[in-house]
Amino acid sequence: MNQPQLIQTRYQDAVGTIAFNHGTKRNALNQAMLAEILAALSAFEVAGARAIIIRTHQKEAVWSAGHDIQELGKYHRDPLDPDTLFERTLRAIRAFPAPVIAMVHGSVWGGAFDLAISCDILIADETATFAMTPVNLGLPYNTSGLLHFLGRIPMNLVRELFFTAAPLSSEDALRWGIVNHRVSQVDLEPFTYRMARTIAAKAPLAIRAIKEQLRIFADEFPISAHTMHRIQELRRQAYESADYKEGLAAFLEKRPPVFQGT
Ligand code: YXS
Repeated sequence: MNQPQLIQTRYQDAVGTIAFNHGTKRNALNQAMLAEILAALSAFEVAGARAIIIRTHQKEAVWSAGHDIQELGKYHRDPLDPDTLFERTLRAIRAFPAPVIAMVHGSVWGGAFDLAISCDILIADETATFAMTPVNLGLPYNTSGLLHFLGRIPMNLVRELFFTAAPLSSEDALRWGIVNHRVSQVDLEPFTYRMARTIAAKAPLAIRAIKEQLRIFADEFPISAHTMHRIQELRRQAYESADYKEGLAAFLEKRPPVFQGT
């Protein structure tokens, strides 16, 4: 594996660590970083890792600012097309044959929130906040992503997260069941690695079988072709709208967007 630039990796006691290391861009998930994460997951699978921790390299105010907005829609008409590196990374985390733990210090935005809840376990400290932001851009989140949230929290809370795009405090994230544990900043790293080592000492084939069954129950939601077509049409109308173009432009011009509903 080429020496990664935008993440740091470490492998010790059968625990693999993937640490975001692109603070200047607030660890925004661009193509290069996503490719490095995917390569690290493949290498850890070959090495037989029994637990993975996804974290930031330094303690930064922002865990990850989510999808790199400047790359949205650059490679696919649908910004959340299943073939995007972003969606492939989420699937790789959810299908990894050992538990993946998100260790969160700082704020989590948009697609990074989906990545964090795509991990099997989420441990946060008191600085953590979580915001689901597609409506700030006019981006119609996708079905698989909504299922990730519905697999975690009740429908009314998913609606509030997506309709308000408001950051959730770590207290509320604990109360809503989004995080497994809320610990102090000083405890975050030792607590997380202690859990990872506990998992790494258990029977890996049993864990692999249990994790894959839970993934299937969460992700394999029966839906008719007609319903899928109707969803795609609603999403196409949004990601081809003037509003979506306005949302992207407003972010890049560092101003609030003005949405016209067209
Ligand atoms: O101006 P420079 O070159 O220094 O770059 C700035 C920002 O443009 C850049 N940056 C990003 N670039 C691309 N994509 C991003 N998501 C992104 N976020 C930040 O990083 C440099 C420093 O940013 P700055 O000055 O704003 O830092 P700050 O500390 O004042 O504020 C940190 C944030 C995270 C509060 C702020 O950067 C922010 O609000 N970022 C956008 C968060 C967001 O809306 N993320 C959602 C992305 S879209 C996504 O994930 C999904 C597809 S969805 O839309 O469905 O949620």
